[in-house]
Amino acid sequence: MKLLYVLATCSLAFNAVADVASQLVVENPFARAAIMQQRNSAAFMQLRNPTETAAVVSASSPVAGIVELHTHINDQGVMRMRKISQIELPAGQTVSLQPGGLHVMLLGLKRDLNPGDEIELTLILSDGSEKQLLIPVQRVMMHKMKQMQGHQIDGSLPPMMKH
Ligand SMILES: [Cu+2]
Repeated sequence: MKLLYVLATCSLAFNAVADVASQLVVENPFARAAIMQQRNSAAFMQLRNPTETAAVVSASSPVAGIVELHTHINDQGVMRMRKISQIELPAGQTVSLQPGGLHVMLLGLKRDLNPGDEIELTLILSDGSEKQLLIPVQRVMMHKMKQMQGHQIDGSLPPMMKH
């Protein structure tokens, strides 16, 4: 009887450790500043998964009507956003969500996202666990986005930007 109890406790402890959300490390999260009339914004971050391979399968936020997982694809030289069903989190790797690449799309903004604000974002993971985040709103430099997209289109480094 005592042994059974120990086994049950171990299994509970193991489940807690295996929980993807509690193991997932979120670095440098931010949401792009936008006014409500622009309707859309996006959230970016680095996701480091020290456990077994998992995925972000959906997300939600009180500031947006719909939250989708997106990537950019090169469609005959034009970068286009595509909705994807999940963002893979390979074991032991860091996945970067960044302008011009993978991102969490915030559609139908319910309010302005001003620089300095913080927004709630919940990531739902493939094991059913949820990662609750409070992420800062930042202005995304447009020339920086263009540099990244330029880099992705032809694989070369962008020309130096002059100010
Ligand atoms: Cu998008």
